[in-house]
Amino acid sequence: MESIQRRSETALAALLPEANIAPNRLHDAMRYAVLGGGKRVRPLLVHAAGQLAGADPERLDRIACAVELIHAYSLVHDDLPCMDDDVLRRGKPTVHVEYDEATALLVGDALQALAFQTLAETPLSDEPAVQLAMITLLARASGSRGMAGGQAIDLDAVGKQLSREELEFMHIHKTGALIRASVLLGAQCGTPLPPDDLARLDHYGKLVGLLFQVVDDILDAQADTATLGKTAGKDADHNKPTYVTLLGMADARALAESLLANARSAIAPFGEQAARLDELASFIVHRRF
Ligand code: GRG
Repeated sequence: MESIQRRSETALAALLPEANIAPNRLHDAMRYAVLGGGKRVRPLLVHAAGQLAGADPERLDRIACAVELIHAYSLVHDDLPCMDDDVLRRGKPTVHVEYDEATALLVGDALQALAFQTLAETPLSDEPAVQLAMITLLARASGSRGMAGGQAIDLDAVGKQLSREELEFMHIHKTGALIRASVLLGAQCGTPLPPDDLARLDHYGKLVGLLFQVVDDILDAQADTATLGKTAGKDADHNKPTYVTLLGMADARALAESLLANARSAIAPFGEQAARLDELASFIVHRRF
């Protein structure tokens, strides 16, 4: 995992425009937003699924970068005062605090454009039609019927009581869509897989995407319990529903364990070939931040 994290960092650093190229401040802020932090979960998933499909690691680097650029853009915009209004991200001042709001907005816009440029300008598959399908997949996962749509539902949910189905729908889009896309993009970059195998990976991606958010809710609640003596976390301060506020801590943990078991079962037929995907599902559950 560490070696993939390192190579993703190197690939991102090489892809992002240098800060001494005009417009310098924007490029500096883009590098600040992307480099030197983050667990790189999505690149890890791209490489693990790609390895299973026998994909070229250098092609996987490009896909991993594209997905991570979309992720970084979403964090920059999510932190803006008009959204979650956060001042810290990855232990550093958020982009709008370190630079300014207009720059943060442009950083997100430019990172998103760079993601699609990255997918479009180098060969990722020997079949142009597959490459086009990959670009479409990332666009769908990022757009109004994916991550951006999930964010809209999230903003709309402030102060409301959501049912478990509504909460799941929101998170499958907001956080889950990009995680699921990471798995599928990695898989599509390799030797074409039979439809049943792709469906298994898609199911795994969907479960792991939801799992990621359930664990995020648990970690947020734990962090605030530890620091503030409260039972609900940051999102509760923002009056947003979470798995912990909806189910309670014990049931949220039980849900995480059951999603983990189901994700593992989905890829069990691949045997040893899916060892990395299996480890990543555990990593997502047992991570500390
Ligand atoms: C602004 C269009 C738009 C979308 C924002 C994903 C998202 C949608 C916002 C992020 C808000 C958030 C903190 C959600 C919780 C789950 C999550 C995505 C956490 C951060 O991802 P990690 O843990 O971050 O992978 P690192 O720093 O490790 O990259």
